[in-house]
Amino acid sequence: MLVSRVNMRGTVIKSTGSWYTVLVDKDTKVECGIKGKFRIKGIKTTNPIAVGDKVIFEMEKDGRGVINSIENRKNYIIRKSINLSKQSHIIAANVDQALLVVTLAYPRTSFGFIDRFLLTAEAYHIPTKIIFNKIDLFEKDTELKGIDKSAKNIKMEELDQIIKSYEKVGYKCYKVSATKKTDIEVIQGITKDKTTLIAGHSGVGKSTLVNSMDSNLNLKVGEISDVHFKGKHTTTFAAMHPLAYGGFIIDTPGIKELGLVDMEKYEISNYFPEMQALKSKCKFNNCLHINEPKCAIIEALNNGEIGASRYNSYMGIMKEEDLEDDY
Ligand SMILES: Nc1nc2c(ncn2[C@@H]2O[C@H](COP(=O)(O)OP(=O)(O)OP(=O)(O)O)[C@@H](O)[C@H]2O)c(=O)[nH]1
Ligand SMILES: [Mg+2]
Ligand SMILES: [Zn+2]
Repeated sequence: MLVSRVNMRGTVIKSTGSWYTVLVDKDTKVECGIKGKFRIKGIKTTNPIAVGDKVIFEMEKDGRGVINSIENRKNYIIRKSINLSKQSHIIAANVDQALLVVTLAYPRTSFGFIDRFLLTAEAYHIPTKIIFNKIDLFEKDTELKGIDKSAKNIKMEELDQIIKSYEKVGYKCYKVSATKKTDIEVIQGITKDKTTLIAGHSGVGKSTLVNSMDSNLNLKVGEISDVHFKGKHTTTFAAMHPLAYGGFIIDTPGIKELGLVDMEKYEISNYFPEMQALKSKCKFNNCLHINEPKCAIIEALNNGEIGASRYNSYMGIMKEEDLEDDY
């Protein structure tokens, strides 16, 4: 007997490595395996198919599916491991925007990390907004109340200065408290009818934030270690969740450190929008903005137009041995 096979289409909402959960429509999810090899030219990743991928699959008799092709991606974002393996992992594909969740304490997110994430998102053309979470830990004009000693002196005014500097460069910032539900409606507003990736260190409150945005979702939330004031990697796989008010949210495991995607030294400033805007004014068109004469970026740094912290992050990245020198 001839079994006629029907191709079905859906979106990968969860992947454990060997199995993929594919959302076909609001009420239909199919667990799928894969057939054959999926490789995108030029990139080697540990996961051939990522959350957000649109796939074509066939149903098997046992009710499971077999993915046989993947549609062209609108975009994707890769996380490169910093350990020796230097493995690349596609965090998600086909997203409209990323929200980088940041806490200045409990746990601390460094500017270096923020800027590396922004650089990566720029390189992959993913618009990013920054969410400063846990503002309930601040009191206006007083010290942070958290027990994380490293953050003892951070004040709300300081956070506002930080926000000002990122907004000047073009990154919209928001202050929220996921647990107290402060200004969550603003986050609902910017995520409605969009596919949004949520990223950040472990413990910053990504899953808590998602739960507060849509009370139907009940994602697992973890505690912060009392010793290191860091998260415990509670979310272990990226997963996409439909939002009751429209749109999708992709909650991801905490990123510890972010390796750079393959880039050459001279490219880095292209992904710092404030540098990109000025670099054509440098005397030398191969200027790396380190110590070259008549460098428009160093001039802008000296007159305060470019933030010292951002330039610091830039220099930190430029010193990395992985970057290609030749151009
Ligand atoms: N005070 C305070 N605590 C928060 C807030 N948001 C989250 N938390 C707490 O932070 C801890 C970690 O929250 P999670 O939502 O699990 O953090 P996560 O970013 O998803 O962490 P991973 O899944 O490990 O990457 C929990 O104890 C939350 O209750 C907030 O706005 N204020
Ligand atoms: Mg989580
Ligand atoms: Zn320059």
